[in-house]
Amino acid sequence: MVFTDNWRKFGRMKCWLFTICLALLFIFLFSWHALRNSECHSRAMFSCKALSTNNTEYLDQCKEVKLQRKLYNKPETLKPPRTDVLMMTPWLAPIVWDGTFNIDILNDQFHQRGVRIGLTVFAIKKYTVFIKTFLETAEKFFMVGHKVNYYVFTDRASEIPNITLSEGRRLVVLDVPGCKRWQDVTMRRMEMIHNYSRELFINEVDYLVCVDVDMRFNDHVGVEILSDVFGALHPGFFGASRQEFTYERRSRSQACIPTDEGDFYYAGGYFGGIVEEVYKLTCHCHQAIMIDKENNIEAIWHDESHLNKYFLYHKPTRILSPEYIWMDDYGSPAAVKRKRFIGVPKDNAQIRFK
Ligand code: UD2
Repeated sequence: MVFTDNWRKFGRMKCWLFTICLALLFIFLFSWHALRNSECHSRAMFSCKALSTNNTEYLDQCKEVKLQRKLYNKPETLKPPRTDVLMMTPWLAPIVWDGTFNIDILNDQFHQRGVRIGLTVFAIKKYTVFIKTFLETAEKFFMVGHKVNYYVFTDRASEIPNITLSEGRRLVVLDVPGCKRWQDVTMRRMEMIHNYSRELFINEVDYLVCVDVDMRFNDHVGVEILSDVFGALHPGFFGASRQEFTYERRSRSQACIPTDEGDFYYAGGYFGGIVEEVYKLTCHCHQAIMIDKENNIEAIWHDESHLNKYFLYHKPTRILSPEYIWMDDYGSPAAVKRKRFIGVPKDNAQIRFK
């Protein structure tokens, strides 16, 4: 009796052991199959990619991937590159100072996009004397290695020198009428850039940089300046208070900014962005100038006053430090480590016309 009971128990145990072994074997086989499948899948993906291109193309791709490897110092979250200057506006637009960017990274990004840049400059009447130095120094320092079109607006095309340009760079002389007063020349730049943005620039370039002609490039000015819409801090006011800014204060003018408003004082001689944004900016400023004209008022600093008003309500997406527009009258403050674009001294009484 006892013997048969034990034998039955032993039989049940065997049964259980057999079931457990079967289950383990099943789990093992299932996992192995799943693992094999996933390996095959990734191998298949890899070989599909390799097979879809011919061998040389595939090798070229590999070489390209190798070329993209870049070695540079890691950005340090707790060690900002500059602590002596403001590097970011409250609306999160970067302010470009020396030491705050890595030009190799930026050049890679802009080369990948094959970006084309237009530099607009006006040389009306006697201001043609500045164009040679302007162009020659731009060839040395402005957007070196990128595609550049120089757009020179002039009423004296015969006085524009034919200088030798590097590969990928072009000089386009645009014949435009002169104006009765020098103030009209500086203000009418808005109207002309606006018109040519629609008719020409939009088909030829991605970004526009609009500057004064009585200037020379003195150091690197590259793609670090490019953004949707940008302006430059005027060298005379980057440490000044709102009250000291020479904004237009008369409420009758479209350019008026009250003393309790304003971020920075921007230079009239340096703005830019993608063509669409420059089109909007110049359209707005030109219309404001026209309304002032109808109301018999001219803003204190002409186009510069209107530009400042525009930037107050349409914030720039990047701001250039005064390194990008300097005048020697302002000395050599410690914050300005490089003077990239400098005013050429001029005798206003001699060069300007009434
Ligand atoms: C400041 C601004 C300028 C403009 C002006 C308004 C800077 C560096 N400059 O310069 O952009 O806002 O104030 O008053 O921020 N031009 C001619 N022919 C002329 C007169 C002017 O071609 O007869 C062109 C030329 O490109 C010149 C620009 O207009 O660079 C501005 O004129 P400016 O340089 O005489 O004005 P300025 O120095 O007062």
